[in-house]
Amino acid sequence: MSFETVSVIGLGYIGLPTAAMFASRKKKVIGVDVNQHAVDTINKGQIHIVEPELDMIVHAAVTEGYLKATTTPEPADAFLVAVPTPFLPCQEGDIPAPDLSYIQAASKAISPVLKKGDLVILESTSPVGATEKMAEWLAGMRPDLTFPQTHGKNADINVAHCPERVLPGHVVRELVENDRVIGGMSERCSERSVELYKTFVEGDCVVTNARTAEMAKLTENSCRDVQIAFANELSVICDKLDINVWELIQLANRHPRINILQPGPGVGGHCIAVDPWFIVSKTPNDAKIIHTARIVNDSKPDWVIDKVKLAVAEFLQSNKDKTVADVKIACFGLAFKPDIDDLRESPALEITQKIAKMHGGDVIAVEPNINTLPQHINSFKLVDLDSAFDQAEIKVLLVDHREFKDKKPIHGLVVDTKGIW
Ligand code: SAJ
Repeated sequence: MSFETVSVIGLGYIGLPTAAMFASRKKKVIGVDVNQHAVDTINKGQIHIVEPELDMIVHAAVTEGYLKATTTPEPADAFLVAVPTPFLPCQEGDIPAPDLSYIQAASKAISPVLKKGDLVILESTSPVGATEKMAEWLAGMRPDLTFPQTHGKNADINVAHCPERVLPGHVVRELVENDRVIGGMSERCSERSVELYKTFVEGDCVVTNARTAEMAKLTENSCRDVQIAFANELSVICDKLDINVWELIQLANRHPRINILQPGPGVGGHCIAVDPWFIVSKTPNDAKIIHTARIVNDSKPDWVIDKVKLAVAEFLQSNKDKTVADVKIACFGLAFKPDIDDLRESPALEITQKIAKMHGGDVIAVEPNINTLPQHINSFKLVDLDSAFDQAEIKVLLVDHREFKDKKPIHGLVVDTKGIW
């Protein structure tokens, strides 16, 4: 049986591009989201997130009638769940546990419209066991249907985990070109999932089971986190030893088997700073390196703030007629990485907010990828690049956006967390 209609639950950074890709291959796509504003925007052929090329694809898909968005699920042949999997709030120093409530809510929402032969795929990055949990929730809500945990290949509903692996900023290309890990709860579930993804995926669809697929995704992001932690630790060591870490890394990377990543103000985003905890919380006594990497990367923003405090002290030392109130600090970049507008879990934003709270003078920020600050942020002002260069006594480079690479400050003290100035 082929897939005529595909439903994507959660129209965010992953769900919307995925829905658009199916629609661009002339599948009838029903996108579902609880956010009415997102639904309305998409139905106008526009997008509520920033991702290169996506606006054109969504516009074409909606105009040609292949994509529509709604807040209530409708029957479809396949359901792809792409909802957030954050972690639950916890005390500082505790190991955060994953919050599966969005997956549970999505399961509840689609359960009334499920029918025999449907395929349900969990795309959200999830702790090991989450796909089985989702299948259990669905089975509990639909006792009239059979599921793979009890009926294997003969189940009415097939269930799989196929984690997304695309890089923000390159989503449209990577969705098509990247290999895909397909973790079915039975061989039949995997076969059906491969058939679905082959609608637009040109990379290989590599089959495994659901638990291994879950762990594969967590492993990829934890591996990157550990590597960035190594670079961040080196930057702290080099600072103590008066060595330029950027030059050091360049030299070491000339070794044919060494490839050190770049240090920075910390690790942000909703993936690499979150997913390793899903491994640590399951196996706290064994995930030692993964846990330490999280601590190293999470402590980097405070290290940067200490550097800013030192710069303020240095300025006042050589300008005896000035007080703290006369020192203006400009932070360059608020997004969690270069050339995007995404402020979620951004160390640059965290650092700027903390500086604004602790500093007795003005704090301003430059973020070329946004026009206004989110409403809840009012402790500092957004200004343009030239004004920040002119006005600030201390310049803190937090994100290596292309606009900052092209232009360097000629006066004032600089704290450069990305080594571009
Ligand atoms: N960062 C550094 N130094 C580096 C590279 C990155 O400090 O050398 C920082 C960035 O500034 C940022 C954070 O790490 O704050 C994460 O950025 P990223 O570009 O490494 O990754 P994400 O979060 O945008 O996307 C990752 C990707 N995973 C891997 O590369 C293994 C992507 O493929 C995943 O699909 C995505 O997570 C996800 O959704 O899980």
